[in-house]
Amino acid sequence: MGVVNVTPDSFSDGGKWLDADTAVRHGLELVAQGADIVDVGGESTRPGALRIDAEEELRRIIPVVTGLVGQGATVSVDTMRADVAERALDAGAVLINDVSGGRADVRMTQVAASSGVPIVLMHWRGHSDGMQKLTQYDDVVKDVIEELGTQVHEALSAGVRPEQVIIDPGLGFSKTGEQNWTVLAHLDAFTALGYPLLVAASRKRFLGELLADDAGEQRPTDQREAATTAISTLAAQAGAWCVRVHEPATTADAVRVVARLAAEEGQ
Ligand code: PMM
Repeated sequence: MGVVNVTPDSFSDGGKWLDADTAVRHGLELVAQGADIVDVGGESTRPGALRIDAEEELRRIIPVVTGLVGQGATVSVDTMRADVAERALDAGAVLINDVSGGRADVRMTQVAASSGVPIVLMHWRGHSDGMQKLTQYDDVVKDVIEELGTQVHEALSAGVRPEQVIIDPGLGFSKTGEQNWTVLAHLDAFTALGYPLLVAASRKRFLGELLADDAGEQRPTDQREAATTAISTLAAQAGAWCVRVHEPATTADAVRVVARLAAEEGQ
């Protein structure tokens, strides 16, 4: 899954694809690099980000979804709003990526249920302006799995069918860098839940911290690609269904290597 953030403020590509034509061209470039899905989002969820209104979100993303679908791309919509998801589906998107996992807008799971499209339910504790204060866990893996289980249960109660559900541990969302690593070390506990797993580590802060220079300065976002590809490889090896990245070229190669080896091993 390649990312197109039509936002002025996303942490790694904010402001780069704000114009619809540029965003569509970028999305097609991600497909050419090997992305099977282009994830279009109009609202930044970086830690501390403030919300925009639905009208602005629609204004940013609908022309991009329409343009990409018109060019044959498979598009997912990265939104926490049911109205926005509905409009994006009308424009041809085929997957809902809700980082709040149905928590921010109670109608979201109903939209997924009635449309029948797959929906990514990400582990989520609260909006971006306060999420980094919500990092208390007894056991991060156990607690995230339990809370995500509740989110899945709520979606199923709203009529979403189990085959529609994709789960995501939500790296960086109400999680410290340490906690992200703990989650990544236990992806098998997530795949064991039996739902397709999406992992989205691309360029995130915990990679910048890992790769910091001697002065403790984080590695810049555009120089975290090799580390991102390493995570893509390990996530694929752990059985993830999808990895969501900003520069799919190396990740696409990496997952092909993992698939080829898995075929060889008869997995
Ligand atoms: N992270 C971001 C945005 N959307 N969607 C899913 N499913 N999982 C994530 O971890 C996730 C996401 C963070 O911002 P970015 O678009 O700049 O990577």
